[in-house]
Amino acid sequence: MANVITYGTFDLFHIGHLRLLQRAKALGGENGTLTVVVSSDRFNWVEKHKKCAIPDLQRAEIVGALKCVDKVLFENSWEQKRQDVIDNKIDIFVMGEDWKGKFDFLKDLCEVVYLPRTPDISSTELKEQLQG
Ligand code: C2G
Repeated sequence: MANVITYGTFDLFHIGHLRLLQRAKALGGENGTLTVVVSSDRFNWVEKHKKCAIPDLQRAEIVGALKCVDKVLFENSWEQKRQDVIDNKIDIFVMGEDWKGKFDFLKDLCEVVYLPRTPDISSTELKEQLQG
């Protein structure tokens, strides 16, 4: 049993997001928990220069409704991860491999796992397709 955490925007929620969350939860094993930290609109715009199609409250509600998700928090800064891991007694920090190495600074607090991304889908590509 392990407490798992992961972070993301989860805009235009798609199968790549779902598979990441399901695999993250599975890492927690029997009776494990998954906390998902959803990037706020402000954080996305100011820090990632990404304008979301879906507002943060709705993105959080969608993620929170998933069977594999136990808790949803908001991501408002790059610096909050250490405190989130401590406050939520996290054993495993999970991100897609596009972030490989970026969060190794958490390895003194918890296990850090980078999972393969689901190929051929991203929120950015979906937006480009929708714009025609
Ligand atoms: N992901 C995936 N496969 C895809 C697309 C995304 O596995 N085809 C994963 C990403 O690697 C990430 C998670 O799904 O772990 C959420 O992806 P985004 O919503 O794009 O999140 P991002 O903008 O990368 O924000 O502080 C960390 C950031 O908040 C991560």
